[in-house]
Amino acid sequence: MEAFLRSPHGRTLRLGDHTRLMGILNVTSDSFYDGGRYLGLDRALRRAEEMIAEGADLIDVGGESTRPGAEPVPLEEELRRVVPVVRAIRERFPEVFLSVDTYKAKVAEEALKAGADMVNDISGLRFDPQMRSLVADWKAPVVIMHIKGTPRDMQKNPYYEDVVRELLDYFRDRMDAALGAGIPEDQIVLDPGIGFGKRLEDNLAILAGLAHFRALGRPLLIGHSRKSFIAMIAGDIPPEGRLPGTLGVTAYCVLKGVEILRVHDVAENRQVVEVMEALRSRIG
Ligand code: HH2
Repeated sequence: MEAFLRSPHGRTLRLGDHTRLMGILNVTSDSFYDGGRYLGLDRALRRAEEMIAEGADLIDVGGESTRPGAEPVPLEEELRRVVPVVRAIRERFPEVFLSVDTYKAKVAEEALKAGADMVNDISGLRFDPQMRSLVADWKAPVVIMHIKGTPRDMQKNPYYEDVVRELLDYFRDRMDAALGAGIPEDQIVLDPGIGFGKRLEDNLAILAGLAHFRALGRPLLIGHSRKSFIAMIAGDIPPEGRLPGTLGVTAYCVLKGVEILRVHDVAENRQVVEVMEALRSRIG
């Protein structure tokens, strides 16, 4: 579906014409794949530059790992990691659409002040009661993700009767809450949260059922990159070996018309997106 996300700083991200790639920039010590690699301003900036050169349409800066079992990062530490990186990327690359991956309103606020265009909240505006009004006040685009539980406990026996139906109910509820707080509907992106309190069968049901989420009328974001469901299918492969499985899911998502894919490996995913879009335009 066609949509335009409008940043408070005047940038626009057009969705629906092409599958957009959101390059992951984790300024953390413990992310499941790139933990420790981009902690520090110089390394983060170089990585952003690399991903932009490889064709990233937007960059997602995060200062707290939300992998299963991860410990929360104190507010001051998250601010210290994220805000200078956002400011530096903004100064160096005035064109790039920048999102901040946080569920903390204060981090989102300081990142927006430093030049971020969008808020990516894995809690769907639930973990921090201030987040809704902050996003509304800034008139910022927002990713509303689904998570069952918290990163610390989400993989302890998650269970759904019907995962797609539960997620549809959840998204309707979160959209009501967002609209009630004054967030315009056309600034909302929905993300089923692959791996966030989901069994393998749930992740597969979500991907197989992507068309059902179209009823919500908003663009979709999928974050599948190098996640453990790939190893559950293809053998006990560490994150370093999960690029082929990632690219397979990318190809599928492009055919399904997913608007944004959140990925670690921009160049490789870019190639898959381009080839699959060329094919898609011929299969109609
Ligand atoms: N996944 C992760 C983090 N943020 N945001 C959205 N919207 N969707 C996702 O699927 C998503 C996300 C986890 O991946 P990663 O950032 O690579 O790892 P970590 O949480 O360990 O930093």
